[in-house]
Amino acid sequence: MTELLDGKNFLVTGAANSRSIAWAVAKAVRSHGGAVALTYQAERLKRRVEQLADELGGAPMIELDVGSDAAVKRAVDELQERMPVLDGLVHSIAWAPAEDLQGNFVETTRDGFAQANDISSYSLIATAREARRLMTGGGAIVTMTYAGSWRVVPNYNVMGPAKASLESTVRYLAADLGPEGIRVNAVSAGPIATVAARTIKDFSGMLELLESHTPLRRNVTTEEVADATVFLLSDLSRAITGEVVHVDAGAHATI
Ligand code: 0WE
Repeated sequence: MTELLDGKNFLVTGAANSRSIAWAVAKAVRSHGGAVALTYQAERLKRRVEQLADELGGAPMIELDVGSDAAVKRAVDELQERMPVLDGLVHSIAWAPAEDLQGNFVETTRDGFAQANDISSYSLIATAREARRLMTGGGAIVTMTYAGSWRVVPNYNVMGPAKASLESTVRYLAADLGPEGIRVNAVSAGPIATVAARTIKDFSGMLELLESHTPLRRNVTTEEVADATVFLLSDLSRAITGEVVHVDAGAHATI
């Protein structure tokens, strides 16, 4: 498509299947000339990601369990052998126990809250800390967030505070890493029927409502989220850091 990312290396996390936002990002990065390495969470999930890596023409695959600092360090050590210099990191990982994504928020458990924050927010700090070692020429970090961080969305529950924590983490990391030429931003995507989202109560009802109420009178696709991510990974956004960009057909302004 363009040569925006020519000669640059990117680590893309969170591509679990062909509907993942991270998968659309990986394809878009490739189409703009960037080289991509993909991560998979564990051996049992490797096969699916292997198919995706093949589709990219044999992208390096790295095991990455963001729940462990030692595992994050090992993953970046392994990445260093294939990509000695890294220009960008895409963080597209979130998880909360299913039982905490429904019912009354006040019933959120201590453990569910801790897990959601650990995997969905702390994981950005852990991966940025290690990836930074390879970003010797500066770089860009982009994570995925959702408007449930700042407005109440029924059933989003414990993920709301976790995404608020993630967005604050973006600003603190931006302040910390800016002097090294590393920018840190988030894309706040409108809801998309990914495999993870499909299991969620009344998700299709939510998509239908948005279709008639967003300024653009539609929902968004993973490709549209990916294009905004490419922008944030590229030099076109060279003066943007600590920002949350809404890619939501305008929903944040009106709904
Ligand atoms: O951040 C998310 C969801 C991430 C997510 C999804 C799951 C499903 C399976 C985190 N943890 C889990 N745990 C599981 O067991 N989104 C932005 C998508 C989403 O999820 C919602 C939404 C939207 C939008 C949940 C309730 C209401 C709206």
